[in-house]
Amino acid sequence: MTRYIPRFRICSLRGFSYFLEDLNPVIPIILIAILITSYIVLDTLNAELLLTNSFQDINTKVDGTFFQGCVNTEEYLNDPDYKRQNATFLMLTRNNELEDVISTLENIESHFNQWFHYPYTFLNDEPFTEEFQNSIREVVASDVSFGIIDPNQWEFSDIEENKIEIDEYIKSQGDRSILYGDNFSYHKMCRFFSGFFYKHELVQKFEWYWRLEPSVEFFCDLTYDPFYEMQKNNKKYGFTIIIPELYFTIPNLFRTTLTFIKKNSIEVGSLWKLFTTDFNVVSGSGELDKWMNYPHDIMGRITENVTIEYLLDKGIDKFKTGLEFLIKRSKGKIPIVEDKFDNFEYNLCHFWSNFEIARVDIFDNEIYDKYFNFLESNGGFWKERWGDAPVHSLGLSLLLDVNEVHYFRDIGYKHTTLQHCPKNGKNSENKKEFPYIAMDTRWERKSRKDKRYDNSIDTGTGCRCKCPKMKEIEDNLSHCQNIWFDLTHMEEPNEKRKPIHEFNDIQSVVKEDFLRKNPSLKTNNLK
Ligand SMILES: Nc1nc2c(ncn2[C@@H]2O[C@H](COP(=O)(O)OP(=O)(O)OP(=O)(O)O)[C@@H](O)[C@H]2O)c(=O)[nH]1
Ligand SMILES: *[C@@H]1O[C@H](CO)[C@@H](O)[C@H](O)[C@H]1NC(C)=O
Ligand SMILES: *[C@@H]1O[C@H](CO)[C@@H](O)[C@H](O)[C@H]1NC(C)=O
Ligand SMILES: *[C@@H]1O[C@H](CO)[C@@H](O)[C@H](O)[C@H]1NC(C)=O
Ligand SMILES: *[C@@H]1O[C@H](CO)[C@@H](O)[C@H](O)[C@H]1NC(C)=O
Ligand SMILES: [Mg+2]
Repeated sequence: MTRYIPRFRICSLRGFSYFLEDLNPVIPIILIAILITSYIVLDTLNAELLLTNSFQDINTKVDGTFFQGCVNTEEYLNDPDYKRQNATFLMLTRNNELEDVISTLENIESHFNQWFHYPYTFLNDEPFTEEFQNSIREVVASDVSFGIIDPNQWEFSDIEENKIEIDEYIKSQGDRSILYGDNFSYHKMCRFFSGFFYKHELVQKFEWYWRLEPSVEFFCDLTYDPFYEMQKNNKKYGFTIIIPELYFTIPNLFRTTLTFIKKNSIEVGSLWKLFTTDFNVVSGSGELDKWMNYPHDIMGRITENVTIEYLLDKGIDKFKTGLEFLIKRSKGKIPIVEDKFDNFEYNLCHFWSNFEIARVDIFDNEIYDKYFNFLESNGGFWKERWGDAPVHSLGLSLLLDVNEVHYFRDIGYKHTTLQHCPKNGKNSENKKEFPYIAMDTRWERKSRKDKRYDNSIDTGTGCRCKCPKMKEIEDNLSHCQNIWFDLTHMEEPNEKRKPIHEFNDIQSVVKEDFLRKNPSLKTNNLK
């Protein structure tokens, strides 16, 4: 697979300098001067435009932002085709996080919900206090519900007999400095979000949810209804950030997932491709397959194979190179790729699940439920610290295809240390046709500073974004993001993966080449 846009690279300077040596000494100086000036000029003209992900138009027919820049929300809401969806915001939180919860609510109300009035659902393992509930009702205009979590879905109590073992395991994860490894409530939270949130009666009342956390920030206005657009475009899961997981929190998650797939003969969705590396690079290579994990292994290994086969056929006295290969092979070890199972490896990528806009039924169904129960029965929520994010991502990849997932590139979002913030679309500055209109006096933007937004660019997607100065995640830590870009730029992302080469094809090319170099072996061809 090639990258979706060829990257701009300064080519080998060494070859260039040899070329310069042969020239009149003045010419190279002039050339170098031109090079340096053009480099400086390019740089100041924002060479980033050419180089970075975040400046590019990445929309394809597989997935793309629903709107580039702002939408006239009043018209949007009055469109007779528009239909408000059966959806809620969802937040798990504790009474003592009230201040941070309010900060999230103010943020989402002013950037989105003042125009759409979607209800809020709050869950807690303890009852919410009166003070908490009243303070929330003061901030938001829409309906609010507060729910308690069934202790069976929070505590590890159904495995009471393992209590000592659980304590031991969790303590040991702390001793090994696994992030949040010895934090009991963190393990419970991850387990709850992995398998139980969608079963809560308050969540069951809805078809869609948007997950929020205390203290998150949104940087742009969302002037259309994401639930409606997802419904309309047949999208089932939406994300803003995709990053790799810390390996030591999930050493056995992928092995367990593969066991589940085999036991239940699951046909995975094409989303599986986003999260796995496929080591099946040559088809029909038999035993040799184990020696070839990457495309760059293929030629060397097949040459070795052909040479040794000739040696075995012709005898040692006639053919010294073959002997050398054979000795080399006999000293070599099958290259082990750690965590390669059945020719697949989990690439650790996952959607960062503290933000999700999704259908409830992508979790609330037989396959995902069974998957969660299988994970639970393997004890990974306490033996290891499986996060709900990798569990959601792998679980959904059993069910969903790439085109059923939406990247909300236009939603600027920050949670703790990571953020995504888009470039503004062309109509996002303070243009008259798309002014910011507060529906509630609380969210008015009065000062000049409040009314000033980032500059917009042609390929921008955001509406009235104000991005903090911090490296954009699309341009940093972007390995997982790039796989997403590659997949959404494929003609047929849902097609099954195929090995890139056929063993026999390569073998015959290698043989031909081999015989050209060793004409003495040409008589009676190898069978
Ligand atoms: N009621 C309740 N909510 C919790 C508990 N632990 C975590 N949560 C909530 O679960 C969500 C995720 O917890 P966080 O501690 O923020 O976990 P995180 O976002 O993965 O980690 P950070 O990077 O530290 O923010 C937040 O909305 C918390 O308020 C708990 O013990 N009880
Ligand atoms: C334990 O995890 C909770 C979230 O479940 C978090 O709020 C708390 O800060 C963590 N405690 C420590 C000591 O890391
Ligand atoms: C919303 O969806 C839930 C779950 O599918 C359903 O039970 C409920 O009746 C729906 N509510 C409305 C108003 O359509
Ligand atoms: C060469 O590859 C073929 C096909 O996998 C295999 O049958 C044969 O044993 C291999 N020979 C050697 C010497 O590896
Ligand atoms: C890129 O991401 C890494 C890892 O989060 C971070 O440490 C680093 O500061 C980031 N770089 C910039 C320029 O922000
Ligand atoms: Mg958090």
